[in-house]
Amino acid sequence: MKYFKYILLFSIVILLFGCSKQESTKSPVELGDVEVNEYEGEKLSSFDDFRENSIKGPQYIDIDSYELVLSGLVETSQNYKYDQVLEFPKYTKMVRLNCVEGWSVDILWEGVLLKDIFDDIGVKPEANTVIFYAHDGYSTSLPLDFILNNNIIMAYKMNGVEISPERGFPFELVAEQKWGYKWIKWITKIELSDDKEYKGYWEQRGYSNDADLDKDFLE
Ligand SMILES: Nc1nc2c(c(=O)[nH]1)N[C@H]1C(S)=C(S)[C@@H](COP(=O)(O)O)O[C@H]1N2
Ligand SMILES: [Mo]
Repeated sequence: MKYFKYILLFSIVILLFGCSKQESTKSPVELGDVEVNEYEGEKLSSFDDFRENSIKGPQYIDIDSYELVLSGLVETSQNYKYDQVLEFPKYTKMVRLNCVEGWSVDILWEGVLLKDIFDDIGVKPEANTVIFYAHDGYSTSLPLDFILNNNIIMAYKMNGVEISPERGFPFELVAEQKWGYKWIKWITKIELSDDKEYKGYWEQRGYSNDADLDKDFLE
């Protein structure tokens, strides 16, 4: 059996190769979500169609230390972690964002209903205004009724993909029917208030507090 040692060596090589192959199939490569570009026959805009015009540029939020604060005229204040927010029922909506600078994007948004969060914490009867604050010092507000009557969502995905840091990760308000400056990005705090006259960043600088798309944004 002068070939025995070759046969043995060959067998070992086959065995090792076989095992290592099996090893690699055990840990599949995770493929990220792919951005969709069409929804119910309508063409969607892409992440790249936004123009970056945020007051302090893109914000990079560390999700491990991130908390979404719910406070003000509520029964119980809450600090939610990112994953806790994502435990609320999920909704999708295709909505156009219109910036006052004259561009717009059609995006398929996925998010949680603000009403569900408000039901969780309990809103006091005096509350009539919702003030949103962001990581870059930006703020804006909307009437509580408007939010409840229009099923307003806070999005964590655009076109099926997690919102990027540039576009507002972890959350952007989908303020449909309102000009882009109501679509606050990088939301860190939501305050229930009775101050109907509250003015956010652009509102203090002369933009209409109603921000209705069918009206002029300059008061
Ligand atoms: N936190 C924060 N959110 C913000 C802004 C901002 O400067 N800071 N800009 C607003 C404006 S004016 C628009 S048009 C939309 C979309 O802006 P983008 O294209 O920079 O994403 O975000 C809104 N949300
Ligand atoms: Mo804007």
